[in-house]
Amino acid sequence: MTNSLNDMRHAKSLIFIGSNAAEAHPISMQHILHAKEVNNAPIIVVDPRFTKLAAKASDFVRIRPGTDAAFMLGLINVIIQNGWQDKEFIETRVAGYEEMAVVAADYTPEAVEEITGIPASETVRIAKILATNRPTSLTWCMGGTQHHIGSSITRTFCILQLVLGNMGKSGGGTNIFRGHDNVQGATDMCVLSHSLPAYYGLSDGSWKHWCRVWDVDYDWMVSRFKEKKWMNAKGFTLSRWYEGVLQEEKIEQYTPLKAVIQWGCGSNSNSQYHRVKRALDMLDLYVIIDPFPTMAAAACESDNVYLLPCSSQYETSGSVTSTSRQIQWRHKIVDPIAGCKDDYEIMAELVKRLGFADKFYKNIKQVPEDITLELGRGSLTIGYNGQTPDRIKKHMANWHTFDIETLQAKGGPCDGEYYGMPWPCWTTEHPGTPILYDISKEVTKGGLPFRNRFGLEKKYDSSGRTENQLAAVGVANPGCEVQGGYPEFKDVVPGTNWKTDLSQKTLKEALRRGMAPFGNARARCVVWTFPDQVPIHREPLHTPRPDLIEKYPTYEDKPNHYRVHTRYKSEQKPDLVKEFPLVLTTGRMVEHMGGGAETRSNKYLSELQPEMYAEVNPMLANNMGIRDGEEIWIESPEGGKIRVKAKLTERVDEKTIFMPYHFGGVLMGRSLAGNYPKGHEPYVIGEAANVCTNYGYDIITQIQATKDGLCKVSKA
Ligand SMILES: Nc1nc2c(c(=O)[nH]1)N[C@H]1C(S)=C(S)[C@@H](COP(=O)(O)OP(=O)(O)OC[C@H]3O[C@@H](n4cnc5c(=O)[nH]c(N)nc54)[C@H](O)[C@@H]3O)O[C@H]1N2
Ligand SMILES: Nc1nc2c(c(=O)[nH]1)N[C@H]1C(S)=C(S)[C@@H](COP(=O)(O)OP(=O)(O)OC[C@H]3O[C@@H](n4cnc5c(=O)[nH]c(N)nc54)[C@H](O)[C@@H]3O)O[C@H]1N2
Ligand SMILES: [Mo]
Repeated sequence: MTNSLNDMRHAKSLIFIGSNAAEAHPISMQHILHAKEVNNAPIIVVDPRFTKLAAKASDFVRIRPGTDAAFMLGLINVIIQNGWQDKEFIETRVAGYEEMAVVAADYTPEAVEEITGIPASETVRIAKILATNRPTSLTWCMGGTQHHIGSSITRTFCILQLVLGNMGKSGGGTNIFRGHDNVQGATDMCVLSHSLPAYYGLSDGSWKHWCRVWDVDYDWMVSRFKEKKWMNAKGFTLSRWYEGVLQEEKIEQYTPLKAVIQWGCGSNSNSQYHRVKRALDMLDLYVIIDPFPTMAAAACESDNVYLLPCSSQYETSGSVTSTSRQIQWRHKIVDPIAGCKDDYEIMAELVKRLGFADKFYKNIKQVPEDITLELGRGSLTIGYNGQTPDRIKKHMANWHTFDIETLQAKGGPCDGEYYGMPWPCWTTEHPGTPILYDISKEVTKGGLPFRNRFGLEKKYDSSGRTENQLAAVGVANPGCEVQGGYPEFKDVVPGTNWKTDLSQKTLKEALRRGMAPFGNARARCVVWTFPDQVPIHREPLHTPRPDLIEKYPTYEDKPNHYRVHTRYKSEQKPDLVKEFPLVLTTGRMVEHMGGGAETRSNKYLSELQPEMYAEVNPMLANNMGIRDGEEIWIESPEGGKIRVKAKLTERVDEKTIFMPYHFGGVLMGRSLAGNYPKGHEPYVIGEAANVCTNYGYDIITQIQATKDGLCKVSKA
């Protein structure tokens, strides 16, 4: 989130795209409804379904799954055609605008209607609402990302906000509501296969930086790998690890995967789950570290699985980062019950047996305080260094002194600081940065320009034209020594830059001069390292509109995409829709969480939502002779087949099926209830939607395309 949940109270309009906050983020609704009631802010909801959030909206726009980029480019085009863009913001703080505008010009309201199903007049009407009610707060969630062009779709959201001049402003911004309570923290620590913590990437320089932070020998770290080249090679992703076991796709690794640990992962959250199940049975060793037996505990049927019951968040403490980049201290409420170990203890035992506890815990004597201190010392890129455990705890103890709208403390021991010191918080004196890219405040008081990251100049090869990547003259935070753009800080301590200077002299020098350590640049509409430099629409791999494939084709197949050959063009089969005529999309309900291991083990939540179902439009159901509550089969093109109840509702249109993905414990018509450890079966079980979600992965991130597949339905 560039802004915060609280700051959304200042929005003059709000647009939610692929977000059902009323169910997935109910606490946020107090701020959203505040903007609606107090500012009279229109709320626009763009979703294939009429959701509980849509019920609170002023404008609901029904969209065909997977076509959000087309709609956004259409809005951008209408805004430009009418001269509603923020010309000053674009001229001074945006790069690549001209190139982007040429692409957007193809997305006329009529073209958008053809692709998305949204009437042309609606695109014009929504563009006008956004243009006349600034700033707009834009929120996207999983409806915008879980597509093979998810990374392009999310870029169109950012570009819309740049064109409207809504970035770096209270009430504006791109506000992506995160998933689990500490998922922002997990992302910041880059618990991912292609990056070291704090977005340092995978390179020798990054490894050396972190080895310095951890105080371990770089050569020792190199020796841990089979060969040096694997150190900087992206690993498997969570969405496709099982391909490393099955070996049915071409794998770029010297050995198949033989052992897997899933540490706080539901497993039935993976698409192609019937294939995951086969991989589970082929593993030599599969370890589940979880307070509850997940679906995998029951799906694993080859006696290779170890369950390590661990404690829950209420039984440990430590720092967590919220969706608004705020760091909080989670205090322990009770000791672990029933002899469970907590995650820290399990990690310590594992590291001890692997034989490198001395190195792993070199800087860590007191758990968890020293962990927070160590990760802060290294995470200079995102300014995690100012939030010490002491400061975090002080904020928690004095939370009542902070203003609910601005997050700033008025008086008291935290006077002037922002609650949770939203990152970047550059030093132990810095108050935190409540709104990213806000140049109305001094950097030392929480202001920030756009980061300079991609050189000072972009050269356009064909025309010989160049474009300056730095912010224009006169555009800088108050008190800044340079009145305009400037590059990132380096060589204050020779041979280092602001990201690698552990003495933090570089950071402090920048702040002393009123400047941001990472420079003052423009935000880009063009990313020259991506397959689509300017984001465009591409039809879903499995599309209900094969007539659009020629004009909006997918990518070429991508070998070695996170070690797995990934099909795009060879998978976009125009005839598929004849046999699988319905669009399948999935998501959440308020009562259950993720794969549901926790919530289906909760008596009260299980009573509220006891059964797996699929939302079916009454028109479709009546034409097929399906009654409300009757059992149906849903089948995917890859041979996934599940038996669920039909929930007849106008929430979806007659071309779309929606399923929640929280159920598990039943596999393709077969109950696995007897496979759970005795006495630990969840209260309710059901088919996993992910047996039917289709093949398809984002070209950059490899996120699963679980929101735009095809399926067929029949009476059971
Ligand atoms: N109760 C509850 N809360 C949760 C969770 C939970 O499991 N249960 N999970 C947490 C996690 S991990 C996350 S990531 C968040 C996710 O939060 P959300 O992303 O808000 O939740 P979803 O229901 O997955 O998807 C949101 C909406 O996207 C719509 N959608 C589907 N396809 C498309 C499309 O192509 N375009 C558009 N515009 N919309 C589309 C769906 O109909 C759905 O209403 O929720 C978090 N909060
Ligand atoms: N079809 C479809 N599939 C999806 C999605 C979708 O929208 N549609 N959404 C995707 C998204 S956004 C996400 S985030 C994933 C979520 O997928 P998962 O992360 O697999 O889902 P959860 O069930 O939230 O898994 C969390 C597990 O952690 C355990 N746990 C809770 N507290 C602790 C703890 O303190 N320590 C440990 N060790 N374990 C703990 C819980 O019991 C649970 O089993 O699903 C993805 N899959
Ligand atoms: Mo998520």
